Amino acid sequence: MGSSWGGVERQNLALLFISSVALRKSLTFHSLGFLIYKRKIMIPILQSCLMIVARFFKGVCFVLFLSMSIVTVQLGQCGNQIGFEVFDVLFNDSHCPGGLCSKRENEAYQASCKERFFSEEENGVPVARAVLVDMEPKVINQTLSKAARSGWWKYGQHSCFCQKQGSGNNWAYGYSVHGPRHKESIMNLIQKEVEKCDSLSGFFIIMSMAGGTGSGLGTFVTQNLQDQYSSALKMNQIIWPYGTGEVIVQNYNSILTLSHLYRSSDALLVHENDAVHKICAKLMNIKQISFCDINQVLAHQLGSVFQPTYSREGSFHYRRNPLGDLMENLVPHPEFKMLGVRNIPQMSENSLAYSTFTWAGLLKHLRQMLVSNAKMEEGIDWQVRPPLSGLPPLGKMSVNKETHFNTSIANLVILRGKDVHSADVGAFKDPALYTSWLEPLHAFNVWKTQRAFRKYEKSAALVSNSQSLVKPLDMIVGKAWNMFASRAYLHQYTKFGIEEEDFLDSFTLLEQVIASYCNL
Ligand SMILES: Nc1nc2c(ncn2[C@@H]2O[C@H](COP(=O)(O)OP(=O)(O)OP(=O)(O)O)[C@@H](O)[C@H]2O)c(=O)[nH]1
Ligand SMILES: [Mg+2]
Repeated sequence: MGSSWGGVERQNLALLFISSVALRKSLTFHSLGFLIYKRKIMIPILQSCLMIVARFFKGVCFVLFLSMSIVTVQLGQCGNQIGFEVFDVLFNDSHCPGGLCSKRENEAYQASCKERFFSEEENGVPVARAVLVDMEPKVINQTLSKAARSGWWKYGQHSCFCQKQGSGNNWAYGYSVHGPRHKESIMNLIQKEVEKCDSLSGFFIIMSMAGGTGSGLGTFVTQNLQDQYSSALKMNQIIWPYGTGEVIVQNYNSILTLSHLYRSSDALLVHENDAVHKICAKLMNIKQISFCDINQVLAHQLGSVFQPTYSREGSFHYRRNPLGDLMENLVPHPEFKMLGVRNIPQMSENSLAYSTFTWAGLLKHLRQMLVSNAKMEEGIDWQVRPPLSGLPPLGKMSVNKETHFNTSIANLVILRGKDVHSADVGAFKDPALYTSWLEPLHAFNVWKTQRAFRKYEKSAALVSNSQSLVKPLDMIVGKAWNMFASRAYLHQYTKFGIEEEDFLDSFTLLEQVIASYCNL
């Protein structure tokens, strides 16, 4: 920001100098007629003054409206692979030709995206505001070279930290061994990235819950960010493991991650691998689904949330504080910080070319996806209806159980594309959708921008803080408890300083979270 301000001031000074010269000249020619004086001297002076004022305000607007930045921390295999796809989507979307809006709007959108997620290097290639951390080099090397191959953006030369050996899917090893051992180096890298931001919105930390590095070290790093940058926001993107067929101790790793993050993070944005896998199979028509496919769907969803939107209807300024605005809208109470994302439409490029959508249709489906807790458009249960409003909380709870109605604490709908101003989101303001202790006025928000997202003429994202994660959380806690009750694999944790009491604390905290969400 310093240099931009400096630039504005320098230009202003030059203009002041020119106008003062013009003024002096005007005095020497005072014998000339009033007409000449007015037209030839006064007008340039007035113009110069106006320009100074305009530039001054432009400088102020620049400072007031330019987006704050997010530093992304990618941890472990999963965090790094997803991080790459997210930056790729953000960059490609903001450079997507057209975007169904004016050139000026497009440029402002691009500038806002850049300020949020990229810093500029001397040779003009944007550099992701990211720190890459893994305890083994393979994935980081692949991630760096993929970004370099894209040629459009890259990671910073000195933004990676890796070692030779991973954490072997052991949360305790990542948290208690790698964490303290490498704390200084990792926090230094993050600090350097923070120093490149004119204004910091916060941290976006991407990690899986099931491995050892992303989950254990990721938790350790988040706690340290909380200590060191207590006023900056922290949002963790966590990947929920497949229900079956993965790491044997994944439920232990998951409960340790979730319970610790519940104390140190401001919001947990959750994506379930099973759910995204289904989207790849059913909506994207992919036959052999790879992590790359899954990560692209995930990155699309994240991009549609994080790309700039106007600060309010009719405004031409983009939201300044991306994480702050999300938290303000979605996390009204620290007891409830689990967020999920839904998108519509989501389909392969081929199908997209032959499809047309109306806002009314998209929003009707999105609302039913929310209330029936469907992660995708296909297979929505249209039988699920909100309980009658006005029912006392207990009555509401029993109805919810019967109908599997998904009660929300807060919802944010983000709409992008053609005729967005005509989209009516009234159906999301129904009090029956929300817990009784929050008015829909506070529980629901909509952000709109007519700039289309990627190749989608219209697209809607819904970020919600709702009961939708109760069931998977309950399953993970239940499975971990069964293993814990028979003391299975505990020695792998106790030998690195994570004791039975730590597990018990985690169980207690998560049971409380489940109960709180159930009682909405
Ligand atoms: N969506 C998605 N999930 C992944 C990806 N890579 C791994 N996972 C999931 O992450 C979990 C395993 O964690 P990893 O990220 O591989 O582990 P790590 O953080 O590298 O930790 P260690 O290898 O133990 O040092 C499993 O649940 C995988 O399904 C990925 O690229 N995308
Ligand atoms: Mg690994």
